Amino acid sequence: MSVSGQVNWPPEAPVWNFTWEVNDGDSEAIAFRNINFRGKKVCHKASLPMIRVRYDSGAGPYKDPLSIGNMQGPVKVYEHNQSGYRHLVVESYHRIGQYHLVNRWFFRSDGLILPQLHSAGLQHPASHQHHVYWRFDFDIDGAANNLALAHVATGGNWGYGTGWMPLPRETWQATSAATGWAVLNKGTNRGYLIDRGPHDKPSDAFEPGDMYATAYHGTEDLKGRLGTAYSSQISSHVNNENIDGQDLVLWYIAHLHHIYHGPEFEWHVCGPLLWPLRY
Ligand SMILES: [Cu+2]
Repeated sequence: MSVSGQVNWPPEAPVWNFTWEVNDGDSEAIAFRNINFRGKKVCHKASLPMIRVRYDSGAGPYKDPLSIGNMQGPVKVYEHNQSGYRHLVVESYHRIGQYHLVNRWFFRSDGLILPQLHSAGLQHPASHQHHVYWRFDFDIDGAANNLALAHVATGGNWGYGTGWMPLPRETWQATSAATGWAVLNKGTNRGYLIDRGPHDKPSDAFEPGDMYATAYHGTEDLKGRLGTAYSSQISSHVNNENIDGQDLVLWYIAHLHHIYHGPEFEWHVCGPLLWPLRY
């Protein structure tokens, strides 16, 4: 069984417009489609197609699929008010072994998007790292003429503000290479900034990437089928294609360290902050 819904929020004066779906047979949690903010296109699709977990000792690694098969209860869509802002929240709750996983997306009234994975429970009594992969198929003001940029600590000016370096070809970056990213439409200058989440730790040998930028190909949207416990395999989509002024996909990876202190039940959260630019 697949489930889906349509969002126009807030109802009295909508700023967010998109559809969501959880499809039988896929394992990308909720797939958001045709996300528009203030009537302007942001993403063709946004989803969470991969989680990989590495234990320091004793077990794994694992690839944990978020599917309709392990979803508990319905997708929840509700309003949440915090710090003077209204948010629309769309979330799914999953159980895999001993894990409790909440896939929660906040759409704030000012355009901020917070995709978060909350996890609790221990599969094995050992410290481990969750690597959480969000796939953003950006279409800023449409599929054409998009550009990815990295914010580099070394400075430099390429015409997009100090430190903002265009990424003209498919690439990936580790924590040491960039402090954040952006995707812009080169014609309108609208875009979205992608900031690391406050709890997202540096990349490591198990997943060296924090970000992959690839050209859009429909055949590369594998809806949770890409990667294994041992490799995300996103690098197989990185082969130096031109992405300057193209339709592109940006992956963001959070590295969540779960330190074992004993058999406690404790929630951990990770995920990036997506800020609107000139909407
Ligand atoms: Cu954990």
